Amino acid sequence: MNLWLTRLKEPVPAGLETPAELARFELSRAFPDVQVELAEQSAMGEGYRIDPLPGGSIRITGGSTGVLYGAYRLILDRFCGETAAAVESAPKYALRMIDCWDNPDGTIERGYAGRSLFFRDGKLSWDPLRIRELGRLLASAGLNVLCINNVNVHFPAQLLLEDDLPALSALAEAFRPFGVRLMVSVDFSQPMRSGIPTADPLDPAVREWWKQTAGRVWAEIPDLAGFLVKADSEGRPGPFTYGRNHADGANMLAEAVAPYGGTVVWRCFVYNCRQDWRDTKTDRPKAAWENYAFLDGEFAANVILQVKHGPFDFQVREPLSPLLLGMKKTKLAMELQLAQEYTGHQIDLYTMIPMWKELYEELPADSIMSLAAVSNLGDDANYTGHPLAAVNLYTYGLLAWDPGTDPEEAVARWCRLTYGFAPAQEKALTSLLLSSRRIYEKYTAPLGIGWMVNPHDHYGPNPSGYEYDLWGTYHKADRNAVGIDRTEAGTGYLAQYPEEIAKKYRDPNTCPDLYLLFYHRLSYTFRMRDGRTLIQRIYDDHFEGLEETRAMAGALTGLPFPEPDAGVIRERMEKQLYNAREWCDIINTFFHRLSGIPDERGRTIYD
Ligand code: GCW
Repeated sequence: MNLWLTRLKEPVPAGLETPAELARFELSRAFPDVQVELAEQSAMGEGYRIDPLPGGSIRITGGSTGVLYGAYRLILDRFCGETAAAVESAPKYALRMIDCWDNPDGTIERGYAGRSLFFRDGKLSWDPLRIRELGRLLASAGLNVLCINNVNVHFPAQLLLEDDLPALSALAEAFRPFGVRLMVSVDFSQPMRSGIPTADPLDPAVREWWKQTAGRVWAEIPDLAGFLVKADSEGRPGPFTYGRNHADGANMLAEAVAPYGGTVVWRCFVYNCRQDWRDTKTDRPKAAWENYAFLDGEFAANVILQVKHGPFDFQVREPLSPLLLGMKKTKLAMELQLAQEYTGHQIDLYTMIPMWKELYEELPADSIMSLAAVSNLGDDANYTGHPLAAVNLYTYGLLAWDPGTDPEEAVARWCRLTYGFAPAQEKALTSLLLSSRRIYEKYTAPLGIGWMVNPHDHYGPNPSGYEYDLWGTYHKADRNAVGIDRTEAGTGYLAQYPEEIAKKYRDPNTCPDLYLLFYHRLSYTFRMRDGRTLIQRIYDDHFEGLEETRAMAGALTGLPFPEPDAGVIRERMEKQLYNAREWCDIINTFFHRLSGIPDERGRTIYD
């Protein structure tokens, strides 16, 4: 299963040791008749230049991994029917990360594509062929860092830095020819496994333990990219236990890994996950800012703060996290989620690049220096469960290489490479994929409110499922109104933004519709700019979302997908149709029962 590389028929053989050797192999198989010369220039790093030469041969100039990226660019361009002009390219971000949430027992937290490709029965364990195939997929999408284990580091994942280090080193070696470096999620309290009574980041014994450990780890894996850390979040250990802040914690690890060129990627997903629903003072979206903004400028040079793109947690619609705008003296990575946790479990279609582009529109140039995305991969034959979910992995790679990537071109390129349909069919598939996010948004939670989902599993509707729970995710719908006022007059969340952004959202009469209920508490009779009442808009969106899903199902059935994709797509589309109907009817019924306001258009709402 070669996904978008279907036209590279031959598997990558074992024994290729460098990106240049791999590039030669790929080029010789893709174009047996074309002379391609590789010119390595180490100063070019991951960048490359492709020059057509007189007589029909081609030269690729690049750094040691640059020549490989250049080779894939040439191969994929030609497969797309594009030829010949000289091109030069280099990635915008040095770290283009995929974060796997794989556990040693082989399960994947929020995984929807089978089991782990790296772990089984408590140990690292992999199929070398599939690792080479995955390496090829990642490299051809320009991705270069793979964190293989869950940020929730459950035992025995700690052994990756202990007894399992030789196996980790062998896995790192397997990925090396693809220019992919491994990263490991670490347990902040791990020194305590060695009998140290504390994990206090300022304790000398703890600091020494991490230094020794880093020394051992990098001696085995000299190009390990670094450590990824989830601390003081959802029950994970962290510096708060010892009265220290997150700069103390991150800098301590940073000092340990610095001699080896390692990076500490420190997540900012920190909030009170034991909130009393009666407490109206705490507003969860404010948490990341409150925990980190005051530390701006305090982090070591090799620390990157990894910030989820929105202030909640990967909902279908959230504003850009204010932390990504307000920490100008700190290195930041934006964290996206390819795994479709809240976005349809790789059953429902949900192409993400339109959403990522919206985030980029609010993100000032150069405010982040890295992108990370939670993996949607697993050991299913097609790697992403739903064959069309692979578009998210591929287009994420394009965006991480070049944030200026055009969503439509990126999706069309993926379609062309994957299926090679006739132009009209390719156009149909491209536009269907591009519309899928908005359709999903319409039939699920209304106008930015989020969280009307089944608790824990996060698939399917449950409008009050999180309402009286501990997670800080409330909509407070009553018979008159819904939403939370997050302006300065309410919880004050909006004050975390620079004024030029805040002013776009402050007034419900000018706030963009799709963010309305994220920022405001409004009565059902509130008149929206298009003249509809809020409640009518909720009904309309839900009915439209369902109708559009039906239309999408019809359009998909008309496309000539090859087997086995065709069967999987059909079967998942059936499930999506069921899901869309459940969402539409349950959400509409929920609001109708509460408000007692009928649908102006008299459609069926179940009472
Ligand atoms: O919302 C939560 C997810 C958890 C995940 C967490 C995180 C890895 O439901 O499964 O844990 O986000 O991002 O740390």
